[in-house]
Amino acid sequence: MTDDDQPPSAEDWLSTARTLSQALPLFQRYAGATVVIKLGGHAMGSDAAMASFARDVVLMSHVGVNPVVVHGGGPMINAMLRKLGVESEFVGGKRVTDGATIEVVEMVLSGLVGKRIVQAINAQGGRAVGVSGKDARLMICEQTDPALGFVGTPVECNVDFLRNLQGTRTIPVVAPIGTGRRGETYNVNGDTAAGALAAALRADRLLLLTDVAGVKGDDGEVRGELTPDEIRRMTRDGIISGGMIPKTETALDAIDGGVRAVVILDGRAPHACLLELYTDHGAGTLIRT
Ligand code: X2W
Repeated sequence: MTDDDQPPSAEDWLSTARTLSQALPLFQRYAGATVVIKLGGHAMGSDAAMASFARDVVLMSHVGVNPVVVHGGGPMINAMLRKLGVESEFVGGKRVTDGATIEVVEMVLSGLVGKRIVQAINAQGGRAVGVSGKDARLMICEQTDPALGFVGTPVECNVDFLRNLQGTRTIPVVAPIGTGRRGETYNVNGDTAAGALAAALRADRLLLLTDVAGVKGDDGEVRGELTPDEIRRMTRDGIISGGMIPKTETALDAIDGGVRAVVILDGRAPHACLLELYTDHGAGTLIRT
């Protein structure tokens, strides 16, 4: 707004006031909306980037949005497994999870990663609580495939618990750990967890924050908007492939489950969430029918 050594002028302040005033209809557009934000491990950057993300979440909460943060942490789990000398492999984008691995996954996600996000939100004046799918039986899972070990698929989500938190303006930060009906601990892919919770909440938006700019078309350019039918065709034609497939599958399942729209976007871009919700510029690829 001004040079570092110059105090803001009356004109600068007027410009700030104008920006705030112009934001009113934008804020009204999402007032009362539930927005599920999946923050992937690859999208988590420096402390400064985390602080900026947290600030955007707190701002959303202050203008009436009900944000639910669901996080990943794959790279952080890899680093800890390496330190502990535990081997790990992925099959179809999911980590094969044995008894030793699930202990590390739970410690890293529920402990290190979840609490880092909670701290960052609270440092910006928000009120966040970190929970996993075990807390209040938020995410009851069934085993996804015996070949993957303790990897779970959510089959029941306790959304009343999340709604109670929303009622007190508390921001849930959810680690993708699930509980089985017999008390087992399950490792849930972060995108899958976010999609399941967004569907159970009938969320207005699911934002999948990752480390790519969005879904690319045949010409290699990121598409601003796609329908589920276009996604299915692009997947059949091999235009959508690799690591993007679990994300687009999550998006299609979430829309089938009642989520109004899903956005796949680069979480490393400054103010990615605010750009998406509050400007026409948008960010990433918007998927809706
Ligand atoms: C993931 C959970 C973390 C995750 C894992 O163990 O890495 C499975 O693969 P990102 O950062 O969102 O990739 N779970 C079953 O999803 O992290």
